[in-house]
Amino acid sequence: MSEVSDFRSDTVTKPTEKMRRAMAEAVVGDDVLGDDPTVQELERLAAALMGKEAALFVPSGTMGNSIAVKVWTRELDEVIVEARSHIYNMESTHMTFISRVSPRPLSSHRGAMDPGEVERNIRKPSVHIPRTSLVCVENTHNNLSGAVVPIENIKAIREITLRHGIKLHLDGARIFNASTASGIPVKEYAALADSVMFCLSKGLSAPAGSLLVGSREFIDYGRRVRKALGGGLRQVGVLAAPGIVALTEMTGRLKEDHIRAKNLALSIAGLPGIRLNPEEIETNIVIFGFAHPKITIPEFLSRLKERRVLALATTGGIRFVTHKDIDDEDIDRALAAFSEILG
Ligand code: TLP
Repeated sequence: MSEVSDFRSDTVTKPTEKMRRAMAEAVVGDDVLGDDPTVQELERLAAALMGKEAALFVPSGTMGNSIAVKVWTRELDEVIVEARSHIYNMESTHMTFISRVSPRPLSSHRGAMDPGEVERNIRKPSVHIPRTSLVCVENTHNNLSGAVVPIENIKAIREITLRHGIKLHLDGARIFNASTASGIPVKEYAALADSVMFCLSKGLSAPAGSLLVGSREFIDYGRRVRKALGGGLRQVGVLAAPGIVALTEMTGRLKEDHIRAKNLALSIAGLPGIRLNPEEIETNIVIFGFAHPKITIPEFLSRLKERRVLALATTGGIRFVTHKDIDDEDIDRALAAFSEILG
Protein backbone atom coordinates (compact mmCIF):
# COMPACT_ATOMS: atom_id res chain seq x y z
CA MET A 1 0.00 0.00 0.00
CA SER A 2 1.28 3.44 -0.83
CA GLU A 3 1.28 6.57 1.36
CA VAL A 4 -1.87 7.75 -0.38
CA SER A 5 -4.48 5.55 -2.05
CA ASP A 6 -4.96 7.42 -5.30
CA PHE A 7 -8.20 6.42 -7.01
CA ARG A 8 -8.51 9.60 -9.10
CA SER A 9 -7.61 7.88 -12.37
CA ASP A 10 -5.64 5.03 -13.91
CA THR A 11 -3.43 7.79 -15.34
CA VAL A 12 -1.70 8.23 -11.96
CA THR A 13 0.28 4.99 -12.12
CA LYS A 14 4.05 5.14 -11.77
CA PRO A 15 6.18 3.35 -14.39
CA THR A 16 7.32 -0.15 -13.39
CA GLU A 17 11.01 -0.90 -12.74
CA LYS A 18 11.17 -2.63 -16.10
CA MET A 19 9.73 0.47 -17.78
CA ARG A 20 12.30 2.69 -16.09
CA ARG A 21 15.12 0.37 -17.23
CA ALA A 22 13.70 0.29 -20.76
CA MET A 23 13.67 4.10 -20.76
CA ALA A 24 17.27 4.31 -19.62
CA GLU A 25 18.47 1.79 -22.18
CA ALA A 26 16.30 2.78 -25.16
CA VAL A 27 18.05 3.08 -28.50
CA VAL A 28 16.90 6.42 -29.87
CA GLY A 29 16.99 8.51 -33.03
CA ASP A 30 15.14 11.56 -34.26
CA ASP A 31 11.51 10.54 -34.70
CA VAL A 32 10.56 13.66 -36.65
CA LEU A 33 13.22 12.67 -39.17
CA GLY A 34 11.76 9.15 -39.03
CA ASP A 35 14.71 7.27 -37.58
CA ASP A 36 13.95 6.42 -33.98
CA PRO A 37 14.10 2.61 -33.97
CA THR A 38 12.26 2.23 -30.65
CA VAL A 39 9.34 4.34 -31.83
CA GLN A 40 9.27 2.33 -35.04
CA GLU A 41 9.21 -0.90 -33.06
CA LEU A 42 6.32 0.37 -30.91
CA GLU A 43 4.37 1.51 -33.97
CA ARG A 44 4.88 -1.87 -35.69
CA LEU A 45 3.77 -3.68 -32.56
CA ALA A 46 0.67 -1.47 -32.15
CA ALA A 47 -0.37 -1.91 -35.79
CA ALA A 48 0.09 -5.69 -35.56
CA LEU A 49 -1.88 -5.95 -32.31
CA MET A 50 -4.76 -3.99 -33.79
CA GLY A 51 -4.59 -5.64 -37.21
CA LYS A 52 -4.08 -2.32 -39.00
CA GLU A 53 -1.56 -1.27 -41.66
CA ALA A 54 0.16 1.42 -39.66
CA ALA A 55 0.39 3.24 -36.33
CA LEU A 56 1.43 6.66 -35.05
CA PHE A 57 2.84 7.35 -31.58
CA VAL A 58 1.28 10.52 -30.16
CA PRO A 59 1.89 12.35 -26.87
CA SER A 60 -1.69 11.99 -25.57
CA GLY A 61 -5.06 10.44 -26.20
CA THR A 62 -6.49 13.88 -26.85
CA MET A 63 -3.98 14.49 -29.62
CA GLY A 64 -4.72 11.06 -31.11
CA ASN A 65 -8.46 11.79 -31.19
CA SER A 66 -7.83 15.33 -32.53
CA ILE A 67 -5.73 13.98 -35.38
CA ALA A 68 -8.33 11.35 -36.28
CA VAL A 69 -11.12 13.95 -36.44
CA LYS A 70 -8.91 16.29 -38.46
CA VAL A 71 -7.98 13.62 -41.00
CA TRP A 72 -11.50 12.24 -41.46
CA THR A 73 -13.35 15.56 -41.77
CA ARG A 74 -13.38 18.88 -43.59
CA GLU A 75 -14.65 22.25 -42.41
CA LEU A 76 -18.46 22.46 -42.64
CA ASP A 77 -18.77 18.78 -41.64
CA GLU A 78 -20.59 17.27 -38.68
CA VAL A 79 -19.48 14.39 -36.44
CA ILE A 80 -21.86 12.06 -34.59
CA VAL A 81 -20.66 11.53 -31.01
CA GLU A 82 -22.10 9.89 -27.93
CA ALA A 83 -23.48 12.58 -25.58
CA ARG A 84 -21.36 11.63 -22.54
CA SER A 85 -18.21 10.76 -24.52
CA HIS A 86 -14.75 12.03 -23.67
CA ILE A 87 -14.13 13.32 -27.19
CA TYR A 88 -17.21 15.55 -26.90
CA ASN A 89 -17.01 16.63 -23.25
CA MET A 90 -13.44 16.49 -22.05
CA GLU A 91 -11.07 17.38 -24.85
CA SER A 92 -11.44 21.15 -24.79
CA THR A 93 -13.58 21.30 -27.92
CA HIS A 94 -10.87 20.35 -30.40
CA MET A 95 -13.57 19.44 -32.92
CA THR A 96 -14.50 23.08 -33.29
CA PHE A 97 -11.08 24.52 -32.36
CA ILE A 98 -8.87 22.39 -34.59
CA SER A 99 -11.10 20.71 -37.17
CA ARG A 100 -13.81 23.39 -37.36
CA VAL A 101 -16.57 20.78 -37.49
CA SER A 102 -19.68 20.53 -35.34
CA PRO A 103 -20.39 17.61 -33.02
CA ARG A 104 -23.86 16.05 -33.03
CA PRO A 105 -24.29 14.34 -29.66
CA LEU A 106 -26.67 11.36 -29.36
CA SER A 107 -27.81 9.71 -26.16
CA SER A 108 -27.03 6.06 -25.53
CA HIS A 109 -27.66 3.08 -23.36
CA ARG A 110 -24.42 2.73 -21.39
CA GLY A 111 -22.36 4.03 -24.32
CA ALA A 112 -24.20 2.07 -27.00
CA MET A 113 -25.94 4.50 -29.34
CA ASP A 114 -29.08 3.22 -31.03
CA PRO A 115 -27.99 2.33 -34.60
CA GLY A 116 -31.34 3.49 -36.00
CA GLU A 117 -30.87 6.87 -34.33
CA VAL A 118 -27.33 7.09 -35.70
CA GLU A 119 -28.70 6.49 -39.18
CA ARG A 120 -31.51 9.02 -38.75
CA ASN A 121 -28.94 11.62 -37.74
CA ILE A 122 -26.78 11.23 -40.83
CA ARG A 123 -27.53 14.38 -42.80
CA LYS A 124 -29.01 14.31 -46.28
CA PRO A 125 -26.84 16.26 -48.76
CA SER A 126 -28.01 19.87 -48.88
CA VAL A 127 -26.41 23.26 -49.27
CA HIS A 128 -28.07 24.39 -46.02
CA ILE A 129 -26.71 21.82 -43.62
CA PRO A 130 -23.44 20.20 -42.63
CA ARG A 131 -22.22 16.96 -44.17
CA THR A 132 -21.93 14.03 -41.75
CA SER A 133 -18.50 12.54 -42.26
CA LEU A 134 -17.63 10.65 -39.08
CA VAL A 135 -19.11 8.67 -36.18
CA CYS A 136 -17.10 8.30 -32.94
CA VAL A 137 -17.59 5.44 -30.48
CA GLU A 138 -15.86 5.13 -27.08
CA ASN A 139 -15.00 1.74 -25.56
CA THR A 140 -14.76 1.35 -22.63
CA HIS A 141 -16.92 4.37 -21.84
CA ASN A 142 -15.17 6.49 -19.23
CA ASN A 143 -18.05 8.67 -18.02
CA LEU A 144 -20.44 5.73 -17.88
CA SER A 145 -18.44 3.84 -15.27
CA GLY A 146 -16.16 2.09 -17.72
CA ALA A 147 -19.06 0.36 -19.49
CA VAL A 148 -18.11 -2.08 -22.23
CA VAL A 149 -19.94 -1.17 -25.44
CA PRO A 150 -21.16 -4.49 -26.89
CA ILE A 151 -19.44 -5.51 -30.12
CA GLU A 152 -22.83 -6.20 -31.76
CA ASN A 153 -23.70 -2.54 -31.27
CA ILE A 154 -20.46 -1.39 -32.89
CA LYS A 155 -21.04 -3.86 -35.74
CA ALA A 156 -24.50 -2.42 -36.37
CA ILE A 157 -23.11 1.14 -36.38
CA ARG A 158 -20.28 0.03 -38.66
CA GLU A 159 -22.73 -1.40 -41.14
CA ILE A 160 -24.50 1.97 -41.27
CA THR A 161 -21.29 3.97 -41.71
CA LEU A 162 -20.23 1.71 -44.56
CA ARG A 163 -23.63 2.03 -46.24
CA HIS A 164 -23.42 5.83 -46.04
CA GLY A 165 -19.74 6.09 -46.94
CA ILE A 166 -18.72 7.74 -43.68
CA LYS A 167 -15.89 6.89 -41.28
CA LEU A 168 -15.93 5.29 -37.85
CA HIS A 169 -13.36 6.30 -35.22
CA LEU A 170 -12.99 4.29 -32.02
CA ASP A 171 -11.77 6.11 -28.91
CA GLY A 172 -10.25 3.01 -27.39
CA ALA A 173 -8.32 4.79 -24.63
CA ARG A 174 -9.19 1.69 -22.56
CA ILE A 175 -9.77 -0.84 -25.33
CA PHE A 176 -7.67 -3.43 -23.46
CA ASN A 177 -10.05 -3.10 -20.51
CA ALA A 178 -12.96 -3.72 -22.89
CA SER A 179 -11.19 -6.76 -24.30
CA THR A 180 -10.32 -8.12 -20.85
CA ALA A 181 -13.92 -7.79 -19.68
CA SER A 182 -15.58 -9.16 -22.82
CA GLY A 183 -12.99 -11.74 -23.86
CA ILE A 184 -13.10 -10.27 -27.38
CA PRO A 185 -9.62 -9.64 -28.85
CA VAL A 186 -8.79 -5.96 -29.44
CA LYS A 187 -8.30 -6.80 -33.12
CA GLU A 188 -11.99 -7.63 -33.45
CA TYR A 189 -13.01 -4.23 -32.12
CA ALA A 190 -10.39 -2.52 -34.28
CA ALA A 191 -11.58 -4.34 -37.41
CA LEU A 192 -14.88 -2.44 -37.13
CA ALA A 193 -13.27 1.01 -37.14
CA ASP A 194 -11.37 3.04 -39.73
CA SER A 195 -9.16 4.37 -36.96
CA VAL A 196 -8.52 3.54 -33.33
CA MET A 197 -6.84 5.60 -30.63
CA PHE A 198 -5.65 3.75 -27.55
CA CYS A 199 -3.65 4.87 -24.52
CA LEU A 200 -0.49 3.45 -22.97
CA SER A 201 -0.69 5.83 -20.02
CA LYS A 202 -3.96 4.64 -18.48
CA GLY A 203 -4.41 1.08 -17.18
CA LEU A 204 -1.22 -0.05 -18.92
CA SER A 205 0.89 2.19 -16.65
CA ALA A 206 3.30 3.76 -19.15
CA PRO A 207 4.30 7.31 -18.21
CA ALA A 208 2.96 8.90 -21.41
CA GLY A 209 1.73 8.29 -24.89
CA SER A 210 -1.06 6.94 -27.03
CA LEU A 211 -1.28 5.30 -30.43
CA LEU A 212 -3.40 5.98 -33.41
CA VAL A 213 -3.83 3.09 -35.86
CA GLY A 214 -5.41 2.81 -39.29
CA SER A 215 -4.56 2.52 -42.97
CA ARG A 216 -1.12 3.57 -44.22
CA GLU A 217 -2.67 6.55 -46.01
CA PHE A 218 -4.53 7.68 -42.86
CA ILE A 219 -1.39 7.44 -40.74
CA ASP A 220 0.80 9.22 -43.30
CA TYR A 221 -1.54 12.20 -43.30
CA GLY A 222 -1.99 11.92 -39.52
CA ARG A 223 1.78 12.25 -39.14
CA ARG A 224 1.66 15.59 -40.92
CA VAL A 225 -1.20 16.74 -38.69
CA ARG A 226 0.73 15.62 -35.60
CA LYS A 227 3.64 17.81 -36.71
CA ALA A 228 1.34 20.76 -37.31
CA LEU A 229 -0.09 20.37 -33.80
CA GLY A 230 3.40 20.39 -32.30
CA GLY A 231 3.33 16.70 -31.47
CA GLY A 232 6.45 15.70 -33.41
CA LEU A 233 9.03 14.72 -30.77
CA ARG A 234 12.71 13.95 -31.27
CA GLN A 235 14.47 11.22 -29.19
CA VAL A 236 11.10 9.96 -28.09
CA GLY A 237 12.22 6.34 -28.04
CA VAL A 238 12.70 6.98 -24.31
CA LEU A 239 8.89 7.16 -24.07
CA ALA A 240 8.19 4.48 -26.67
CA ALA A 241 10.31 1.96 -24.74
CA PRO A 242 8.00 1.81 -21.69
CA GLY A 243 5.11 1.74 -24.16
CA ILE A 244 6.46 -1.53 -25.54
CA VAL A 245 6.59 -2.92 -22.01
CA ALA A 246 2.99 -1.70 -21.51
CA LEU A 247 1.75 -3.58 -24.58
CA THR A 248 3.74 -6.76 -24.04
CA GLU A 249 3.50 -7.14 -20.26
CA MET A 250 0.74 -5.05 -18.74
CA THR A 251 -2.46 -6.02 -20.55
CA GLY A 252 -2.74 -9.37 -18.75
CA ARG A 253 -3.08 -7.79 -15.29
CA LEU A 254 -6.08 -5.55 -16.04
CA LYS A 255 -8.44 -8.23 -14.74
CA GLU A 256 -7.05 -7.60 -11.24
CA ASP A 257 -8.18 -3.97 -11.51
CA HIS A 258 -11.63 -5.10 -12.62
CA ILE A 259 -11.99 -7.47 -9.67
CA ARG A 260 -10.99 -4.73 -7.21
CA ALA A 261 -13.39 -2.22 -8.76
CA LYS A 262 -16.22 -4.74 -8.50
CA ASN A 263 -15.39 -5.54 -4.87
CA LEU A 264 -15.28 -1.86 -4.02
CA ALA A 265 -18.64 -1.30 -5.73
CA LEU A 266 -20.27 -4.26 -3.97
CA SER A 267 -19.03 -3.06 -0.58
CA ILE A 268 -20.14 0.56 -0.84
CA ALA A 269 -23.41 0.15 -2.77
CA GLY A 270 -25.62 -0.05 0.34
CA LEU A 271 -24.05 2.87 2.25
CA PRO A 272 -26.10 6.00 3.06
CA GLY A 273 -26.05 8.57 0.27
CA ILE A 274 -24.52 6.30 -2.35
CA ARG A 275 -26.42 5.50 -5.54
CA LEU A 276 -24.72 2.68 -7.34
CA ASN A 277 -25.69 -0.54 -9.08
CA PRO A 278 -22.62 -2.77 -8.62
CA GLU A 279 -23.82 -5.05 -11.42
CA GLU A 280 -23.02 -2.26 -13.85
CA ILE A 281 -19.34 -2.21 -12.89
CA GLU A 282 -17.66 -4.19 -15.67
CA THR A 283 -14.11 -2.81 -15.72
CA ASN A 284 -11.96 -0.52 -13.56
CA ILE A 285 -14.10 2.61 -13.15
CA VAL A 286 -16.65 3.04 -10.38
CA ILE A 287 -18.82 6.14 -10.66
CA PHE A 288 -21.54 6.58 -8.08
CA GLY A 289 -24.16 9.22 -7.41
CA PHE A 290 -23.80 10.88 -4.01
CA ALA A 291 -26.73 12.57 -2.28
CA HIS A 292 -26.28 12.63 1.47
CA PRO A 293 -28.50 14.69 3.80
CA LYS A 294 -25.52 16.14 5.72
CA ILE A 295 -22.43 15.82 3.50
CA THR A 296 -21.82 17.49 0.13
CA ILE A 297 -19.61 15.95 -2.56
CA PRO A 298 -16.68 18.37 -1.92
CA GLU A 299 -16.94 17.66 1.84
CA PHE A 300 -17.00 13.93 1.24
CA LEU A 301 -13.94 14.14 -1.01
CA SER A 302 -12.05 16.22 1.52
CA ARG A 303 -12.91 13.82 4.36
CA LEU A 304 -11.65 10.97 2.20
CA LYS A 305 -8.48 12.95 1.56
CA GLU A 306 -7.92 13.42 5.31
CA ARG A 307 -7.89 9.62 5.42
CA ARG A 308 -5.38 9.48 2.55
CA VAL A 309 -7.91 8.36 -0.06
CA LEU A 310 -8.11 10.42 -3.25
CA ALA A 311 -11.05 10.37 -5.67
CA LEU A 312 -12.56 12.82 -8.17
CA ALA A 313 -15.90 14.54 -8.59
CA THR A 314 -17.41 13.90 -12.01
CA THR A 315 -20.69 14.70 -13.78
CA GLY A 316 -22.26 11.46 -12.59
CA GLY A 317 -21.11 11.97 -8.97
CA ILE A 318 -17.83 10.59 -7.60
CA ARG A 319 -15.29 8.51 -9.50
CA PHE A 320 -12.98 5.81 -8.18
CA VAL A 321 -10.60 4.12 -10.63
CA THR A 322 -8.53 1.04 -9.87
CA HIS A 323 -5.12 0.47 -11.45
CA LYS A 324 -1.70 -1.10 -11.00
CA ASP A 325 -0.80 1.01 -7.96
CA ILE A 326 -4.00 0.15 -6.07
CA ASP A 327 -3.79 -3.09 -4.09
CA ASP A 328 -6.13 -4.85 -1.66
CA GLU A 329 -4.87 -2.75 1.24
CA ASP A 330 -5.77 0.43 -0.63
CA ILE A 331 -9.28 -0.97 -1.10
CA ASP A 332 -9.42 -1.75 2.64
CA ARG A 333 -8.27 1.80 3.47
CA ALA A 334 -10.97 3.22 1.19
CA LEU A 335 -13.67 1.00 2.72
CA ALA A 336 -12.61 1.97 6.25
CA ALA A 337 -12.81 5.64 5.25
CA PHE A 338 -16.28 5.15 3.73
CA SER A 339 -17.61 3.54 6.87
CA GLU A 340 -16.03 6.15 9.18
CA ILE A 341 -17.49 9.03 7.18
CA LEU A 342 -20.88 7.56 6.33
CA GLY A 343 -21.12 5.47 9.42
N1 TLP B 1 -9.29 10.54 -19.57
C1 TLP B 1 -8.78 11.10 -18.34
C2 TLP B 1 -9.35 12.49 -18.05
O1 TLP B 1 -9.33 13.30 -19.15
C3 TLP B 1 -10.72 12.45 -17.53
C4 TLP B 1 -9.05 10.19 -17.19
O2 TLP B 1 -8.48 10.45 -16.12
O3 TLP B 1 -9.84 9.25 -17.33
N2 TLP B 1 -10.45 9.16 -24.27
C5 TLP B 1 -10.86 8.68 -23.08
C6 TLP B 1 -11.97 7.70 -23.05
C7 TLP B 1 -10.23 9.08 -21.90
O4 TLP B 1 -10.66 8.60 -20.74
C8 TLP B 1 -9.16 10.00 -21.96
C9 TLP B 1 -8.49 10.50 -20.71
C10 TLP B 1 -8.76 10.47 -23.23
C11 TLP B 1 -9.44 10.03 -24.36
C12 TLP B 1 -7.66 11.48 -23.40
O5 TLP B 1 -6.42 11.00 -23.05
P1 TLP B 1 -5.24 11.98 -22.60
O6 TLP B 1 -5.52 12.32 -21.15
O7 TLP B 1 -4.01 11.15 -22.76
O8 TLP B 1 -5.27 13.16 -23.47
